[in-house]
Amino acid sequence: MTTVQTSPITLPLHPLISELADVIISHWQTYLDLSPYQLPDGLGYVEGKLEGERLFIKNHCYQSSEFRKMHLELAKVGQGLDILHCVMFPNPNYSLPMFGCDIVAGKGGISAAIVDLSPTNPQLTLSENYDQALSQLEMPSFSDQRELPEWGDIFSDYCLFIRPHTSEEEKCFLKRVSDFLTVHCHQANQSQPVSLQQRKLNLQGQEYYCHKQQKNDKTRRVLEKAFGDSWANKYITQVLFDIPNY
Ligand code: BLA
Repeated sequence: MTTVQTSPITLPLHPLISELADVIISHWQTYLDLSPYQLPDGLGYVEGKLEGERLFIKNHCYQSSEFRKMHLELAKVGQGLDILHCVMFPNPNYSLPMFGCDIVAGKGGISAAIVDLSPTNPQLTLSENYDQALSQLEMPSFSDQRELPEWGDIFSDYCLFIRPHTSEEEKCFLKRVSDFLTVHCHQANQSQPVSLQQRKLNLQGQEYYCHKQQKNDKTRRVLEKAFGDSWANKYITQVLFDIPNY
């Protein structure tokens, strides 16, 4: 197995993944005051190789006053698997949900497209502001809704988890993610810092979310296969779903 950190190349990815990456970055640039976020050990661009399959990972990572870390990851495993992964971790001084999005595109098309604004409070409910804004969005219908895995109690009632079958459904998914991001950025810009006690609860909520996401064996298996068990564990716990200790 080899891992190298070199300058990023543009990865040729599934078109929905490239379009969604543009939508995410442009929302961040339009609505938030971004500064770079340094990932540990130069993990911005990573290349791995095992059993002849090459895996490329390109990370984009920022922070702002309301978000401690905004992470967009684009990955390509061999010729058969393209992945988009995105999480916005709120600054715990603000009571905000976690934005999360994942797209997995295989040889037979996209098998999983998921987006959510996940609660971070002990009751696992969204605030009234979010609930109101999200309930007013247009909700397209999708022909193939997927069932959440057993660790998926972290997701809100607004979570969308589908297997898109047409370009129309792909477009509707893109629109839904874009709407979620617009709501989220507006809410974040209007939010006020909270008490120390509430901050502690916000951190606990993020910790719970990360612990649950770390239980996704499908993500772990892909990374273990390309990079080995210990690298995969480090990547999952320090880059994908790190638990802030501050
Ligand atoms: C599923 N995630 C998957 C699958 C793979 C990955 C291969 C299986 C596809 C399928 O069931 O059709 C792989 N995802 C990855 C890898 C990375 C990644 C390798 O992000 C990163 C390098 N996952 C997230 C986030 C969410 C998420 C932020 O990272 C949600 C907000 C959800 N992914 C998620 C869920 C499944 C999934 C719910 C289905 C799991 C299952 O059905 O068991």
